[in-house]
Amino acid sequence: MNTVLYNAPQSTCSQKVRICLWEKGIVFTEEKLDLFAGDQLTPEYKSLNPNGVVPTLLHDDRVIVDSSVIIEYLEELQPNPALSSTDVYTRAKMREWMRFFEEVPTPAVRVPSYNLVFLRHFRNMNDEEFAAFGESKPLRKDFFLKMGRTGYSGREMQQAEDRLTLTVSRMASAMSDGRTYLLNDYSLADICVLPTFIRLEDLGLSRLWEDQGAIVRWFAACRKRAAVKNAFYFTSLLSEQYGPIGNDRTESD
Ligand SMILES: N[C@@H](CCC(=O)N[C@@H](CS)C(=O)NCC(=O)O)C(=O)O
Repeated sequence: MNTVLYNAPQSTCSQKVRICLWEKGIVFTEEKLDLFAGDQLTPEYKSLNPNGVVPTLLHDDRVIVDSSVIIEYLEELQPNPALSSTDVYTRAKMREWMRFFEEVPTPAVRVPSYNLVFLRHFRNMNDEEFAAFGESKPLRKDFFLKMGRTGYSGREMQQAEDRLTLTVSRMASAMSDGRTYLLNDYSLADICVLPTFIRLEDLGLSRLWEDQGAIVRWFAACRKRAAVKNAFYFTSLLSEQYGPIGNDRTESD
């Protein structure tokens, strides 16, 4: 089958799917979208993904959206090598992790990502232009309007950090018995959250887990995998696209 991934190099949701495709050994081509040029908002792209976000998988004539749905689809389509247990209870535990990651760290990491890096795209916009930019996003309108052109406040940064710390401590306690991965074996649960940790490290926030041996071990084991290295080609990191990362907020709190 012909497999095309519409995605963006730096997008953590896209990275999840790229890791999974590489783990499965599925040959795919990439259509790279420039998210700040609005490639995800064109009528052509929205006819594939009405949410106006990446990733989207095109598998012959099948269109699948949402990164977690895509990785579960790939797992069911091609069960070997396995990225989930055959035991139904362990599969349920894997999905619990995935839902938690979608609800807690995935939105939380957007806050430092915007404040420290992406805000620069709005520097030359006036308030009206920024409002129109926010309005153009089918799923992210509220996120942009809440953030505003000058970024999240220190308090909101702290709240995001607290949610990330909660994630770290939950994961550390799950692996406190010495296991390497979240469940017995490497699975979609690890793949689901790994790009968030790589993003945090890139943003200079690895202090959030530096004193958590279980996370340090987990992170090193995941990073060593060939699929992860292949998925993170040059330009996948924000520092590779934007250079050194520092505080980019334009106004004080
Ligand atoms: N739940 C969706 C979320 C996808 C998502 O938010 N993608 C981001 C990049 S990681 C995006 O395309 N943003 C485009 C925008 O903000 O306009 C998924 O997991 O696929």
